[in-house]
Amino acid sequence: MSILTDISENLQRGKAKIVKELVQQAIDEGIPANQILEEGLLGGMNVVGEKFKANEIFVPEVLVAARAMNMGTTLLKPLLAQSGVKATGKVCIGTVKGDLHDIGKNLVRMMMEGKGLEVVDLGVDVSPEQFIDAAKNQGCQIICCSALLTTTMGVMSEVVEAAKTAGIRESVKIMVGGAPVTEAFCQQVGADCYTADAASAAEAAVKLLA
Ligand code: B1M
Repeated sequence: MSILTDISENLQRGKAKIVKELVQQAIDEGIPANQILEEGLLGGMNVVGEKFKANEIFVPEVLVAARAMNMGTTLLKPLLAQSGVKATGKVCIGTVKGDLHDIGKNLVRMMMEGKGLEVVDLGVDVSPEQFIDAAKNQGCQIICCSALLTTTMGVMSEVVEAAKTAGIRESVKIMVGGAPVTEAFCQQVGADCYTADAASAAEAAVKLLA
């Protein structure tokens, strides 16, 4: 069994300590960090998602898998974040109100930090008002919204409207992403930028700030 399959299977079983050890071993063997992330960790998390959907596993199992995923990504962080480009700029990021999924949001934060951006992490369950407060009071040039639920992605539209009401829409860019979000949805709610994955989000943020 390849080490990446091993990482995927142990993540599915929620074996956080073993996942951490295997990720370190994979790094030591010279496997590129993005391959460990995509084929090992995210590969495992996709299987977890499918089983969750099919009611073969439930919230507690998904939570332990998520914990294992976070242990693995913590080790990958310095490697994923390595980048020659140093940008300057400040963004705030959060998972929208009603939504507690934070693994994708954390990856986006990590990639943006790797591009030299200062990132204010507002956490999960973030209201439109909290996004606007951060942009206004902490001088963030970009608001980044993540959503994983079809029931919460609509909050992104409220963020855009709240920025207009607060009179900051012209001075702040709004980026959206997360599994159910699409380019069409981004345009529909009047946000500035949609990207499908964390690495593209970081690249897009740098371009928006240029
Ligand atoms: Co949840 N969950 N969950 N869950 N969960 C999903 C999302 C689901 C698709 C599972 C399924 O049914 N197959 C489903 C949503 C269905 C829908 O809305 N259509 C679902 C559900 C229903 C629920 C609950 C309602 C279940 C319940 O309680 N009955 C509940 C909701 C709780 C809440 O939020 N209020 C719930 C709870 C949970 C846990 C707490 C158990 C746990 C979250 C733990 C945590 O995050 N700390 C959890 C998990 C782990 C999942 C799955 C299995 C994995 C999500 C994940 O982390 N993926 C998920 C199924 C799946 O996605 N396969 C599922 C890995 C992550 C890296 O991907 O976040 O998509 P993702 O990020 C990607 C891109 O989307 C992008 O970058 C990343 C990759 O590079 N991206 C951005 C993300 N944000 C971005 C922002 C950007 C740009 C790109 O710009 C700003």
